[in-house]
Amino acid sequence: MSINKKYLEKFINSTERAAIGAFPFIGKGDKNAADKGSVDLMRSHLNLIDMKGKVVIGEGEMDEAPMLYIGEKVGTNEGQELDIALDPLEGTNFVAKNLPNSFSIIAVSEKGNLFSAPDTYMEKIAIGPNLPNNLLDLDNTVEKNIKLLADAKNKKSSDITACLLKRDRHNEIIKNLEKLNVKIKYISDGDVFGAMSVVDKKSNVDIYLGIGGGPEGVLAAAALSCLGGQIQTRLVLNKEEIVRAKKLGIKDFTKKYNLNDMVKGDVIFCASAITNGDIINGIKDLGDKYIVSTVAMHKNEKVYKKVENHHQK
Ligand code: VTB
Repeated sequence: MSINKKYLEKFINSTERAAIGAFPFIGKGDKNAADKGSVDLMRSHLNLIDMKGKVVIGEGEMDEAPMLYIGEKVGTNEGQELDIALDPLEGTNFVAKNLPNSFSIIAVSEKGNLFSAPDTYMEKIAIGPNLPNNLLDLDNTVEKNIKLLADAKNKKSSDITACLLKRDRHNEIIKNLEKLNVKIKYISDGDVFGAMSVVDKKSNVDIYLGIGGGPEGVLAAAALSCLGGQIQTRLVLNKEEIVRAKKLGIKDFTKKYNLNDMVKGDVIFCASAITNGDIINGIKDLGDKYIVSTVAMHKNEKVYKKVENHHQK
């Protein structure tokens, strides 16, 4: 089975509207207001779509998020049964501080095909296409993974570029990467696009690694499943988070998730830029209308496109 192709344009519209919702808050220093702007518009536009949609990755669990919480039904309740992972504003800091690479993101599968990850930390390791299956493993040392990757790519370790979030929790990984003379590309936030950069030839990233958000890991996996990359993840849970994870049906708290454990079957993925991105432009305000750019993919339809749409104010 596949997701009906008519849905792609509708989800593009939802992420573009969500992006517009955050636009007035660019550079205003208020990340919560920006997030709310995106959430409100994404939700109202998702609810116009003829589908039986269910949010499996959202703004949080029901008791903590009033809108687009995990389990919320979206759509008109007519049409295909779809599971939806969303991040109406990925990179709230970027919008608040007027920095590049903030996006509104949606990933869609048929019912039951997306991992409903709790909003906790997650270890991640991602690489691009045309490499042996399951080449790397989170339980390998950094040194072993880099050597395996360098050999598979016919490169020296010193020619490998690794991307990771600049965080103190990564100091040990960074020490090991430096020992191997690996080139490091730091990002300050936004690890959906960090992980996706392994498939973007222009960014020259060979491997994404480190600990970021769990929901962001599933969104990245959805994009990589359309683009042919690999990702392995594992939740990082404290005691209280284990209770939350149980509520989402997770039984094995130390499980390593490969791409196919997180995302199965057909996928639609849309990301609309708010501030300028490395791969697409941010929103342009032309006075009476906005121009919004989106990266859109539909796996089974083999669609990968960058589109620019005009939205009247
Ligand atoms: C992570 C990352 C996100 O926020 O969740 C990060 O996955 C928060 O990490 O892409 P810290 O707690 O270390 O700040 C993002 O960068 C942006 O939402």
